[in-house]
Amino acid sequence: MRKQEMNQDWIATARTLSEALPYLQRYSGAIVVVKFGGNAMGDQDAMAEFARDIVLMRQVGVNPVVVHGGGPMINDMLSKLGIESEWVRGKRVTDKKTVEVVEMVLTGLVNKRIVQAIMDEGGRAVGLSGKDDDMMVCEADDPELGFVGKPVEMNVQVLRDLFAAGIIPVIAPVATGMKDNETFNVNGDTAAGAIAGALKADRLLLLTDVSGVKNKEGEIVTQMTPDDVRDMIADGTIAGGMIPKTETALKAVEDGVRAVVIMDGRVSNACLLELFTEHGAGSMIRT
Ligand code: X2W
Repeated sequence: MRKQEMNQDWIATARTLSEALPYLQRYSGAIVVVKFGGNAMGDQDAMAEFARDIVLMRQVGVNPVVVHGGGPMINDMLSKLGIESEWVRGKRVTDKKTVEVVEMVLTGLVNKRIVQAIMDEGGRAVGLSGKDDDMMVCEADDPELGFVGKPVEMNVQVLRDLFAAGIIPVIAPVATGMKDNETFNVNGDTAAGAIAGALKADRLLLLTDVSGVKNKEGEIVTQMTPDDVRDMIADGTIAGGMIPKTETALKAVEDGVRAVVIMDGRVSNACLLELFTEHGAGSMIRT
């Protein structure tokens, strides 16, 4: 039944929609790659809210691509199987047994959970990995890491075909090699950066569990150029897990992505806040 009485909440909702118009116009037809990290996934409600934001993006004419991680879910399965993992410079050392578990968990469990969440919100989603249609072909990143892949060849036509059909691609960061049916485990941020670069995306949103890149005073830096990022890595202001993320951002911007945003995916409606409000979120890296 229609509610006739005016209350401040409805007025505010209508105003919010009205104020979003210039942003909706700006992003109509844009390609936005969203990296959804395992640490940002949270519970079922958080997953549903993320999916709803993605479906809303698609509804207003954006072409979203979801590239997911799932590090914590891989850890759970490896520990159930009694397989131990070691990490070198933020990447999982991946032997033959481990890569099989990584592929099963990412392309099966995690990928389908996200696809299902998007369908539940009324969108259309198709789950893929980097192997499908040879989207992401890798070589070994570093002999010390085993089957960890570095993307060397990207074929993203399948994503453009899905955009044209109104379908949201959901991609697991598992890739094929150049020979012998190899399977590679690819860091989720690296995969998202390579896909965004190949698509020359308008935005790459790296959703994580920190609110952005911090300066020496511990404050979030809202806007940075690639040179600022290089300086902050060189002087040690950017350290630890933020190094691979910012390096991914640098490479993506070099490859032609218009802007990369590193932001907290646990904040309510994080993607909408960044794209459709004046406020923005996290740290933006662009030239
Ligand atoms: C990652 C792939 C998943 C991932 C791994 O094995 O955990 C490498 O480290 P998050 O949740 O985004 O961290 N691959 C090479 O990146 O997950």
